[in-house]
Amino acid sequence: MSDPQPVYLSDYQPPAYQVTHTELTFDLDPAVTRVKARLLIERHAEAEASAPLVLNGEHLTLISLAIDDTPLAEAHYQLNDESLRIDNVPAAFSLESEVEIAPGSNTALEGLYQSNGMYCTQCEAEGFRRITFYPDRPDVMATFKVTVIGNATSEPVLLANGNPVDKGTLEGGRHFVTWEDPHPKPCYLFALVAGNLHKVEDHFVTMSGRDVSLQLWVEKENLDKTGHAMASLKRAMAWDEHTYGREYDLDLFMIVAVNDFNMGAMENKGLNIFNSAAVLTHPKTATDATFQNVEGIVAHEYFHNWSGNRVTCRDWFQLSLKEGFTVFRDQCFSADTNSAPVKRIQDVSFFCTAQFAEDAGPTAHPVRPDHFIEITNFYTLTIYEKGAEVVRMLCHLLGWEDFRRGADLYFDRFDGQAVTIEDFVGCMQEVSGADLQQFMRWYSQAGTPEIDARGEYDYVHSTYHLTLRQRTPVTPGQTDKLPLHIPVRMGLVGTKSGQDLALTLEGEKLGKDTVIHLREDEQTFVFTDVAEAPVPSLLRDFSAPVKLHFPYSREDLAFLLTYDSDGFNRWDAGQRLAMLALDDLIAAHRNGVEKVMDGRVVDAFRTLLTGQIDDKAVLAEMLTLPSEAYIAEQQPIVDVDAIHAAREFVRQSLAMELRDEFLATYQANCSDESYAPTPAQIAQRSLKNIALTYLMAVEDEQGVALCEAQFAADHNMTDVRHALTLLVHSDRDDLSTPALKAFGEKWAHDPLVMDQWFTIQVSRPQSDVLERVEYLMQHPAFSIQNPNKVRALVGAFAQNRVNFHRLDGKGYVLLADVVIKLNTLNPEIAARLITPLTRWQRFDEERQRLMREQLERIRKEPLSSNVFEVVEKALA
Ligand code: B3K
Ligand code: ZN
Repeated sequence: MSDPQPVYLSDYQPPAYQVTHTELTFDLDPAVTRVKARLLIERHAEAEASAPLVLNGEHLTLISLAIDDTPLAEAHYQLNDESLRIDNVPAAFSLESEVEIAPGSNTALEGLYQSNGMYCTQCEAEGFRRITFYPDRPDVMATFKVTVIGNATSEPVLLANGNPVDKGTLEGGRHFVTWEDPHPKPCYLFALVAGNLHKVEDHFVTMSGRDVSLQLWVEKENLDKTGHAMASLKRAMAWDEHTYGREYDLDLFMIVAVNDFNMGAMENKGLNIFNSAAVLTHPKTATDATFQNVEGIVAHEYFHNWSGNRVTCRDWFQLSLKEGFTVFRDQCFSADTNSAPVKRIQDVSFFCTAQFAEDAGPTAHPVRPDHFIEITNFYTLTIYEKGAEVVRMLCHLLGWEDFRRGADLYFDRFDGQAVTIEDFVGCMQEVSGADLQQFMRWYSQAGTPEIDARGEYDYVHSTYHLTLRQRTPVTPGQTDKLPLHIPVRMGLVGTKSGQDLALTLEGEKLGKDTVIHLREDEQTFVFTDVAEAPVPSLLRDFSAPVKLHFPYSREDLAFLLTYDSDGFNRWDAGQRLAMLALDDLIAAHRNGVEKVMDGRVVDAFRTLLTGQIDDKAVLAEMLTLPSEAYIAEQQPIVDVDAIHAAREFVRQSLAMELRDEFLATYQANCSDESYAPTPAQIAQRSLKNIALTYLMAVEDEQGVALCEAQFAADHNMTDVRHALTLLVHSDRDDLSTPALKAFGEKWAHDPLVMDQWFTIQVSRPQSDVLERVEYLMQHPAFSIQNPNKVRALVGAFAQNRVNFHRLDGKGYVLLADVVIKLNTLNPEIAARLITPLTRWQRFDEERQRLMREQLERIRKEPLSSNVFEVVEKALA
């Protein structure tokens, strides 16, 4: 068999045939589901009359085929594993087909499959071709009418997109429901759900006064876990009305929770399907982080109704058109609903860890890739998160008002169409008059730009010279990088006054906080009338997705930590200060020199703990040390053990030096208020729990007692999980074993809580973790076919840096074994799971050799195109 080949953006051709209307009938059965399709098809005005009709189709058994109800003999079409080709078709006709599929044995979770006996679908990006023969591409948009036939007892509920228009009973205990979706849509937004589901109902009155019924469908035992998702949905609907002026466009909006799902959720028109982990919450089973995550994902999928569904992508290279924009929209929604600075800190800290790593590795690609083998591999942090940063920059470049006018124009002009990133940016350019030509490079150039900044204060002339130099590192397939248009938000903080100074640049007064535009390789900005020597505060609020280097002294950073008017940069200064100390300690560890704690970090933390930061959630973030993964991103060669040792040393030193402050903080933030996921309560719990982390760092009796008491009090999952993690990650088996056992027994019936139980124990630093993973893979609550379980156990293990990167290479072998198994069961998940192995260049020679060895072992298998693409890139 030949290797899978890439498709190229430059080869895009409009479809020769459009489907204007699609009628489907599903006769459900796990082993043999019959799918009848009737497609109304028209040849494109500009297509040749001789153009063949080519439909995608995979894993389908063709039963019959007809054109305008006249059966087609085998000689009139050509069929292979991937497509169906019919020559000499009329300019307009109907195509009738009948196929059989087997949802019960579909472990890839793409197309129609079963989860816990329930039927559900996942069609984005190219799953619809596993359901019926169809032009499976987003620029073919049709109205749909769908009839679902199922068993009245096992599938009492039969759902599809749009509005129900008919239902009835049939012979043999069967029944049917017919659904109509009046909005033309690409087939990737098609959805069907059938099973024994129960609903929670609410409603929402739109800004034009329409009453929309909202339904959340779950298995019976989860009915009490739906309240937060429903409330989040209503908040999101209201937010999109007053922020973007967009209202919902059907009479019914449904969300369904399923246990087996490759991603978080899917925005199918009117029928969003969610991974149960991304929708179900209860104070006793879900943490604050999950509550916030659910709110964000519910909003994200809802926002897609406009940014993605009403206006969709012309082809999959444009994926970030809908994903980057929609992530930006959900980030703003969460910022408006919760603590805006904390939302930004959390997003950026994740971005600088995970997206920077992707951009620096062998799978780096631009926000708009120009080729791919398997589109499923491109649902990445670059497409989603960097894409969102690019939209955020656009918004800041234009200002909110012009950005909003650009969004209005985009939604109105392209409603019901499948468009490109140029169409989106074009609207922004048209309404604002801004020249966005250079800005477009953000979409085509991969890699994280780095800015080397230097500043000099001239006392004699009261000027400040700020020089910025940009470079974007070489990435696979892209050696020549052009300068980008980088907006740098900044201020100059006076060292005497501690205040932002008034900024004058080339005679123009710019206020105290401004954006300067870096467009050349190197530019010097000369600020005049600078009354006192300043410390520059650069890239405020992370105004561009770049790495900024400035030779800050520790004194500068301690100063910014206290005086910067930008909350985000205060946090960033703290992280930079901690990083300088960590760098020293990593070097000391490597050289076998005694480690000494930097007193300036201790002082900075003491100031934080005893100072006046009002936002407790921000304070909790500032007291959190950079993660091992984040530290690793800053090192040229990752020294796993030195990073772990250095970070532990800082944690313990702070814990010892500031024990009384942490204790006071803990005690001041305990509360027995009944649980609510409100910003105020979440902030208080985060602060209390970070204090407990430090108290437990040295495992003194009082810290241990507080931790055990918090676990036993069983107040809410946030507190219980935090305490359990600290107990399980301690060196004392007498703390870890009983707590794990009690928790595991108590929650054995709840798969989402058991996922947390898996993750907590395989994230511990102790050296028994690999054996635990092997043992837990045999646990009755584990299943390799369930993506949540694989992520909770194997995925979490691969994030455990000291244990995954064991020098005997067994961590890598374990991961490769699971990848090989999943390669045939679920290629999408298999390909994602390889990621940590693809980062081999970042490690020492011995680890490089061991990691490559496993990649090569995987490469020898007969591979799915998903795994093939990732492994090829990693070994290139
Ligand atoms: N659009 C979906 C992605 C699902 C693709 C899975 N292969 C989720 C989202 O971004 O909203
Ligand atoms: Zn999305």
